[in-house]
Amino acid sequence: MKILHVADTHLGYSAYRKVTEDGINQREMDTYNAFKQFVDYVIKSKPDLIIHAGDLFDSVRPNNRAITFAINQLIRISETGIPFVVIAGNHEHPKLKETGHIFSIFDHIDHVYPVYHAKYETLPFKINNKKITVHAIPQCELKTQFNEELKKLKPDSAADYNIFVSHGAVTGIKEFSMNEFNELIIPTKILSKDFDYIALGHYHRSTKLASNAFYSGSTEYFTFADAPDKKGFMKLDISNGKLKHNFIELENRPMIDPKPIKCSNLKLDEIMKKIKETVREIEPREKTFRITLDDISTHIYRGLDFDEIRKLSGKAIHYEIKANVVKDGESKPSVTSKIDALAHEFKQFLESQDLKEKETILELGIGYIEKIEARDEGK
Ligand SMILES: [Mn+2]
Repeated sequence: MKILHVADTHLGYSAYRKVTEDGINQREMDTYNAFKQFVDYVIKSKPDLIIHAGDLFDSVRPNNRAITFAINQLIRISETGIPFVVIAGNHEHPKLKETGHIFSIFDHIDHVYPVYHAKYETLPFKINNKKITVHAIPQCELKTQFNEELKKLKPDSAADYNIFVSHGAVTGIKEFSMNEFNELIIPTKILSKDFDYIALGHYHRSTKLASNAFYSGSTEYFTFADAPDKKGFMKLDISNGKLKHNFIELENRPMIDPKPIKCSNLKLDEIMKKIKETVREIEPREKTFRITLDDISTHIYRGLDFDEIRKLSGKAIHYEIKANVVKDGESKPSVTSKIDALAHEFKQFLESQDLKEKETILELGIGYIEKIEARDEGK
């Protein structure tokens, strides 16, 4: 039984100012290209089953280009006759039921099984004379609701193979949180041996959680936290109770985040020299990169030759300079991860408040904080 497990494709995502010749955001196109590579692989390798573990789209209301692209690619998959199960993730799940779910556009595509009704669903398939049951728990509005659905989860004893798919942060291991306000928590005890495979989505780094449980990771780079990762999807082969797993790497536009330049004992011209060396080593053409300056004082930072850096980086898709500034006269950095802390603090503050539309306020507030962060980083 050959299965492909993909997740967090975030179609419709866009970032930075760079546009293509047709005026479309370059990073949006890159995200489509990554998913298209996956579909090309499906057509070439002809697996028995495909599982998408959520966040197919980047948002609740993707733009028309993203919708058209997704439909065209899902039709390409549909034409192979291979079942494609896709569950809703937190990014595409509406906050209000009235909004309606974008996944309803897939309801009538043959061999495509969208799961987005905020409840546990089982999908039985007969493949190569074997019964394979996919147990899917998609994104829910409330954590309590999700926990209720998790309680119902039960392997099908009549099936030859049981696959569980869900989207959320596995508990106990802080690292698997994306720090998103509507993310759901999957308790470690769910990672049961009773399933032949557990396909998870949400955490963007491809990760093995147990011998039978994996995050496939995202198909693209979305933040500089992703920079050290490889991006792709999982290829599984299950036969006679044995699971073989392989990570299939995609060809993505490089995102480079070299080690910070320690500036504490350096003069302005020495720092500029190091920056120039680093940029040259990166070979910025068509790449996305970030230069981090640690322990730099505000007056030295203001003295940097930004025009020179811009000239050297001109062929990049995007670059940013992250300065962890030490205020003149202080020894401790004062700016490092200030924005993260602010979002976190805001979330905690709201949790303690007795408000009706907490989630909406949280979403708006975090949106503003992210905007300011992007503006500051773009300096
Ligand atoms: Mn997610």
